[in-house]
Amino acid sequence: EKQRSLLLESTSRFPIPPGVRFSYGTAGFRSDGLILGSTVFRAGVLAALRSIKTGHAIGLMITASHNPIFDNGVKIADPDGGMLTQKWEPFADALANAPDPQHLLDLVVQFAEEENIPLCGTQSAEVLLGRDTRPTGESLLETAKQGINAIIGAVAVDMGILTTPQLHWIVRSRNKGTKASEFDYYAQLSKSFRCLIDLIPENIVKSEVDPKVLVDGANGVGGEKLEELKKMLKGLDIEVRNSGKKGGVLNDGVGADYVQKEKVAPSSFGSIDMGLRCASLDGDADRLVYFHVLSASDNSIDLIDGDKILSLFAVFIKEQLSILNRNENDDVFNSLPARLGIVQTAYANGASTDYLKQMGLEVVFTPTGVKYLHKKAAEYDIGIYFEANGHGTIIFSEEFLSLLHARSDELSVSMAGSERHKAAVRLLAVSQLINQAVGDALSGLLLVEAVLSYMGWSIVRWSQLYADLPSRQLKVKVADRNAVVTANAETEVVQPVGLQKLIDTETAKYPRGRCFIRPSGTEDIVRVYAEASTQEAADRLANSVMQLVY
Ligand code: NG1
Ligand code: ZN
Repeated sequence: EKQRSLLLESTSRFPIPPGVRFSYGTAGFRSDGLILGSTVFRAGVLAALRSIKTGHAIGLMITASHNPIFDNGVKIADPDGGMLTQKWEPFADALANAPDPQHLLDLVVQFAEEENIPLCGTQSAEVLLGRDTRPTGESLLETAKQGINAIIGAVAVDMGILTTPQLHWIVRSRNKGTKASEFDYYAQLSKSFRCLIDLIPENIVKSEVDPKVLVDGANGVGGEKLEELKKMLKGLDIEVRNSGKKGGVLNDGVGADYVQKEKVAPSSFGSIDMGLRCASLDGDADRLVYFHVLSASDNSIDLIDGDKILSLFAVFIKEQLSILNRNENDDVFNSLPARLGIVQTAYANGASTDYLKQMGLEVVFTPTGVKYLHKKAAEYDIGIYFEANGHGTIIFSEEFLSLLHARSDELSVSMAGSERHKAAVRLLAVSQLINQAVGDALSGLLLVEAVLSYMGWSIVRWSQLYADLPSRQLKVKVADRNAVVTANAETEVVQPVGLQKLIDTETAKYPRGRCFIRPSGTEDIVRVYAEASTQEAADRLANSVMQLVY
């Protein structure tokens, strides 16, 4: 009874804006930050219920990632640090759109019953809250707290300003019972980075590798946090630009999304940086791309996107596995077979997929959205996934990690200092450095830097792993984007019937042509992607398929 009146009373303080429908998409809820109050309050309620249900800490992040500064959003992190289970998404939608407090209460009571969530007031729940640097973040975080507090027994812990992956990492660590503060995050990253650097083979020609990396912080939280991390790093010279402190606007002409989509240098980068290794984070630091400036006149760049970061990681991991399993005719030879899986989406450049397959790697595809990629990657001993836009990570299965630990201990006794031992230690260091909860630009950056040093590769050498096929992405505004239904990891249109045939006919006209359309999960549009052997051909293919969509 007390719970009912508390929920009714608290909900009534955050009425929903008229005429807006909220939907929990691949990016959580997102919209103009000023109309998100009711949604964030309700996400707080949801997070508290999720914590009671799972018996673990849950994360709630206030961010709109790479979107403009006045947008905002809210996302829930599950106990393992991953995205909210898909099973709860319909409930999230229903909660966000309940027209009044009574409807909301009815929904909560009904759902709690179905899911066996006790609401008797004796249960406990913990929700960890984080936000990025947006102006509406602070008040939305307060609103989320009120939503959490509307469930009796739930405790809200304000972790302050964080990158999205930091919050996910903290939730994961807390639930695993390992050290879980923001400081612990920096400590673990810098320690494992150091370990990888210390194990660089002496015969590597280091002359080619510039110790300096220039980083575009998107005028967001990432730059600020990278400055913190930097204080604990040795052997790497990081220069952060667009840290947001010099008046630049979040995601405005800066950031990984801008750099990847526009293929130009972000503001405060230019011809003086030609030849230098540059990286760009997005507004909440869960995406990372690299680039180097090509031309003094037009800010054009050579973009090194998520596909190429993925390829670099895949080459490195594969090499370590093969060193680990190399039989040097020693007595203790025991191989540790590992299933290594590479996960991409249809947006992956065709040249990257060809390259990875040529390397003998197993490549699989899922629909767009981290939740699909992550889940697929988790089926392997080591799964590496990336979206072309720079979001991705490497995940290790618990079973494989414990075998690897055991193997490393064994080797440290019988073959300490051998290449096989070093390979085991390197793989363990990667598992500590890379954020296994979710894609993380800061940990990704350190791993890229460590691998480039290990390989002795300049950014140009890295870029030459393969040449991207020219591509074009277009957005089409349509009356109802959900009229387009796809199958086969979004590579095939099944509705409207007959459309795929027309796309195929168009695509067949172009050498190396590939084209697909899909409804966006975050914007009210249909996206068209086309690839072909020349830029002109890719543009023409995208345009003619766009005509078919109207
Ligand atoms: P949609 O709008 O569904 O295409 C975009 C990105 C995804 C993912 C989500 C979440 C592209 C083509 N799509 O999704 O990769 O990052 O946003 O932020 O980049
Ligand atoms: Zn982001």
